[in-house]
Amino acid sequence: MKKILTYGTFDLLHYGHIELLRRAREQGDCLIVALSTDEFNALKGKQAYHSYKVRKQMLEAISYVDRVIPEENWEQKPADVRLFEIDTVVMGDDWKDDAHFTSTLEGLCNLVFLPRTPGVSTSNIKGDLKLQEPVEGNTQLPGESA
Ligand code: C2G
Repeated sequence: MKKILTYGTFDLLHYGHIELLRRAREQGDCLIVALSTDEFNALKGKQAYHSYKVRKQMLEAISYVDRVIPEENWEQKPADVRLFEIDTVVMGDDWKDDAHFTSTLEGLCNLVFLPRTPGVSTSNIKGDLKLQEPVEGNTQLPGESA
């Protein structure tokens, strides 16, 4: 059983994320996603729109994803690889020269960096949505109080 591991925030899930997960899963038989917690995102200087709970629920609904675990710090990667007996860590190629992957995981597992899907990113989506007028009328989600 060839086990694949990837890391990320996966906020405002979009087809760039889906394409990464699809290609990562294709590298083996099982894909584990280490999902950045809200606290770790703060360390990364990121404020996700959706909470860890919601982002986890969305990832678990994706057929390519077999398991979601929390990513709580930069240092956990070698332990994750050993604990889950990972063959390959797969990331988008924006991470290909990052020591958090190259030096810490060298010799522990294979590393694959896949081309990012062009034209889409969470920050672009947030920017585009900011340019739109707020939607009139009832925008409350079911179960939300007024
Ligand atoms: N990605 C992609 N194409 C895009 C956008 C993202 O292939 N258009 C990939 C990224 O390269 C990454 C994954 O999708 O491998 C998740 O992206 P983010 O949620 O932005 O994750 P990031 O902030 O890069 O966090 O320890 C590593 C970090 O947790 C990675």
